[in-house]
Amino acid sequence: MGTPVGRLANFCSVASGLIAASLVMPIVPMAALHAQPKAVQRIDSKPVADTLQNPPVLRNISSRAHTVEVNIVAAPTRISVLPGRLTDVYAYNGSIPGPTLEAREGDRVIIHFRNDLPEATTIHWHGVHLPANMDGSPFDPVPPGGHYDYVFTIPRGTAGTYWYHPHPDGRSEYQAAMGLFGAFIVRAADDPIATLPEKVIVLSDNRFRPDGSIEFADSNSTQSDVDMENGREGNVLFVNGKIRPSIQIRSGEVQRWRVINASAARVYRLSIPGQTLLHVGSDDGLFERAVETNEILVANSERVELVVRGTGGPGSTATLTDLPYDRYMPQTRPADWNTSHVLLDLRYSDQALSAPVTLPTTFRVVPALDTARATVRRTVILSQGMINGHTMDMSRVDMEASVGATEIWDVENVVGMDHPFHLHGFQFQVLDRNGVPEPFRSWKDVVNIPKHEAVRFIVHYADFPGKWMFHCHILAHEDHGMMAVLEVR
Ligand SMILES: [Cu+2]
Repeated sequence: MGTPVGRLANFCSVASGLIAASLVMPIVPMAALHAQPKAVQRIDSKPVADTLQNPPVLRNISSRAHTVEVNIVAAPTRISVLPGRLTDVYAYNGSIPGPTLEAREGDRVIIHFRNDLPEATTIHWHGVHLPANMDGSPFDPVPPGGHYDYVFTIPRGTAGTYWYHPHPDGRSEYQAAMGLFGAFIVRAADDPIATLPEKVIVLSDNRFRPDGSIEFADSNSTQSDVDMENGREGNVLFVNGKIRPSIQIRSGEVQRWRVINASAARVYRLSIPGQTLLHVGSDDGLFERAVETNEILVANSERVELVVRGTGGPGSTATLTDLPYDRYMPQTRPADWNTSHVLLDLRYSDQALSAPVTLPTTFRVVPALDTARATVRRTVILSQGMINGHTMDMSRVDMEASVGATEIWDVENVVGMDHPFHLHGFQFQVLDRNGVPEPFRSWKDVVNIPKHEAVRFIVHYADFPGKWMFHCHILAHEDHGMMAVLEVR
């Protein structure tokens, strides 16, 4: 773990070098930047017979009403990640993804966490509104061999698709790459589409050495510079820890897919070619109404809820495909960025569904935060590796706010690559992107800010004073200090 100064120097030398390179001349030959490191083995994503399984659900050990009590252990283990090989990983309760935490609105959630890793870690309950000392932020590390009880109550009206992952100082990318991430689903008693068959789809990517071990770039290598700039991407794409599994569907069937981008840096542009998608929810729950679309962008740490209608014929096959998306600076754009990837196959059974499925026209009410009540307007400038010109300093408070306040944040990305922006603890509503009003209202906790664009959102600090992180969710950027502290008093 570097000191803040070390991190600053390290990141800035790469970032400024690459930014300067775009203005003057490449510091690294383009061919070298585009070369795949030798250790990385290309693995074709051939269709396999595996049918997609939802990750196992954590066992509730409490017999009390409205209480979910679970045990989670983070530990090194050796499991099969690639077919026919064993890989040394970190895992929550021995599986990748970790088991899904399921709770209902209003539940008291108690997580007994034990850290059996050889290094400090935390668990961040990404997107959940909870007390600051339960957020698993870098302020509350759990040492090796230590334990921590995370205890919080799920607020009403916040049913949605969340996830959990490590958030220790400077080590999030490494620990996530080693296998630490899992889904966290909050259900509502009045969920209008609860009867639909549900698929939890956790997207991740990784890369490996020929012996099956997880590959990390050697420090001072060109790949290390590229990983610092782009964030670490892998050439093997996983859905719930499997390579190109399949989902069975019947013609006329309607399924609910909860998609989580657990990748450290990869952005997915999802499409089922030949079919349209119904986008029904984002990070923190359902919209008021469905939005029909051909494709949807899911930046890292974002979630989407989709309703997939089986419009294909019996016996046919469709694919969930990741279309090309250019989030990169030209200097470090991967040579193969412009290719599509099949994430999973959608296989139609031979029989069609007999009765048609009707969806509600309204899913839930999403009350608007009132811009007239905003008393503070903030500007947050994202440059390469920095927020408002600084890198992270745990001893510094970058912004102060009051409990009960409503604020409008204007987050501006002034550089030539995308940065997905995450605020801890408080869900927000996007008002506009580059001045264009958001076409529908939703609760979010992360929003992608494309290169040279700006997003405004409104947020209300209902309760929970304390220090809250806000940061870029490209984990390499976060680890190297593209993070700051909001103190709510
Ligand atoms: Cu970033």
